[in-house]
Amino acid sequence: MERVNVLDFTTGKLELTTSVQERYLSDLIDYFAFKNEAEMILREKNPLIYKVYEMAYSGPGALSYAITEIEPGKVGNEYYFTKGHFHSKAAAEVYIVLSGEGILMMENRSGNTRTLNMFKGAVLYVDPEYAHRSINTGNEKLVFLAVYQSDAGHDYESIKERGFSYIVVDEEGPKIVKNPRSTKK
Ligand code: M6P
Ligand code: ZN
Repeated sequence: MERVNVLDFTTGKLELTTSVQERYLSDLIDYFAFKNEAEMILREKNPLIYKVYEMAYSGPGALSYAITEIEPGKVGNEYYFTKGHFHSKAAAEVYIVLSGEGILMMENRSGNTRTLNMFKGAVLYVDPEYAHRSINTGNEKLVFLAVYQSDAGHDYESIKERGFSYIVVDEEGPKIVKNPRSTKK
């Protein structure tokens, strides 16, 4: 018998991983809408924003999967999020939310935006042509499993350059508003 990978539903931990990535505020300075606020925080500390536990497979037709854990928190009034990326080739992705609350922000290259609520048990389909960012709007960690084509590729540059058109801020609760840093009209 081969060893089976096990997901702990309570902690979101995977027993077997091929990589674990940690993203700190300093890694995301070009992504948050309120850069001055981010720089102010960075003068005192460099908080962990999210962690990705990946199990990657390679070869023709391979799929990979990852658990992402986004910490609760804000920069200014913008909630913590993942960088967000387009896939380098047309490839869809499926998310299953294990715990927490958030919003999945998706935007295609023409600027069409779609949003989906993230909550325990939500099963979400990410369209191939849409950049996707997960945003933790709750007080707990937002934890989800993602399954994607191994050769999908992560294009972060477009997001870094122009930003998503919309961001999610805390205005007595989560609110989707225009991104003041978006370079798109
Ligand atoms: C999900 C998947 C991964 C991705 C991770 C973090 O687990 O979409 O491919 O790496 O979220 O998102 P990002 O790469 O945008 O930081
Ligand atoms: Zn992806």
